[in-house]
Amino acid sequence: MGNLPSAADLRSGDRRALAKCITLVESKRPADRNLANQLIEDILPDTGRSYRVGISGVPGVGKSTFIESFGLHLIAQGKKVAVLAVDPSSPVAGGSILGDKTRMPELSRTLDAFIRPSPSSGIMGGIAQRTRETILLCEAAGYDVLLIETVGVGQSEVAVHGMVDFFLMLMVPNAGDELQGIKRGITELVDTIVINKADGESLGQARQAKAYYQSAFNLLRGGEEGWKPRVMTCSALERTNLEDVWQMIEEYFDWLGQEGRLADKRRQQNLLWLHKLVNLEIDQYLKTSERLKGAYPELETRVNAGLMTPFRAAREIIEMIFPD
Ligand SMILES: Nc1nc2c(ncn2[C@@H]2O[C@H](COP(=O)(O)OP(=O)(O)OP(=O)(O)O)[C@@H](O)[C@H]2O)c(=O)[nH]1
Ligand SMILES: [Mg+2]
Repeated sequence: MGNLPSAADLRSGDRRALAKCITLVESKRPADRNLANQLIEDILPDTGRSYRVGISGVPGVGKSTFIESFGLHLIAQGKKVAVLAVDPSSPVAGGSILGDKTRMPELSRTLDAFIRPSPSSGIMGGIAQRTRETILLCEAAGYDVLLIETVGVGQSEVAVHGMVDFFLMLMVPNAGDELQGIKRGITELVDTIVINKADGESLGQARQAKAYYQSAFNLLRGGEEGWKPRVMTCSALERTNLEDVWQMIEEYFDWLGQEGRLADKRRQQNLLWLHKLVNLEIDQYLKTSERLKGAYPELETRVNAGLMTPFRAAREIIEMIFPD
């Protein structure tokens, strides 16, 4: 990569510098990795001060519209907003998130917004590999609120949950259908459910859905200590109730800031990150190491052909990595 931006360029708030830095941390070239690691070390003191907000929901729920409206609402209050996407890149998931910026026409033209489409890293393993580093880069570049979008398909939600402070789930007003989907896993993951499209003829349904979800939360998480997830309604299209949603998020961060909760949460997430990084580095080493490049696909082929057990193949790979 030519003309590598420095930590100082990043701090100056230059959006092009930020984009270049993100490209660097997403690069799989070993030489770039070293530079990226150095850059992250350099900027670490400037990180950690933003609101990291995850936004999820099934395709069509209105994530892009919500982020456009909500982002503009925050910018009108003087905030700088960065939008990142964690794309499971899975053929079954369908619908690409942030594939284009056309769904956020106003936001993408605003100087106080930075929108980063999801990396096109292909199948599997594309999940949020470097989103954590990207979060840190955005913080060093002075963004106050980070909106991290993902589609509602399990794996990527868990990944995003592990890197944000607050997790917002968008839902549509059909309580009857949606209630089926409110599995215990989801209620444990989210800090709020916001029922979008609470406008026009759906207004009544949205209110009903709100009552349903709130009672589901009370039922499933009523006895727990800590933050009590709240259910709200809004219309991303008509831009109503957005301030209420923001007030709730602020309230959450006030709560999180007390009794060392934020530090605790980030410490736990750092441990998770450490484990992920080790796995990721080993995985990339397997694919790029001159010594192993040929051996790995060879073993895959043999396992695939039923000529070798996965256990045996895994053993061989580990012995190749650690010859002693
Ligand atoms: N009535 C109404 N329609 C909305 C609202 N928000 C979004 N929509 C519409 O719902 C459709 C889907 O909205 P998107 O914002 O693209 O939804 P998404 O969740 O980003 O969808 P994917 O990117 O496919 O996952 C669009 O036609 C929007 O105009 C809302 O608050 N009210
Ligand atoms: Mg979208």
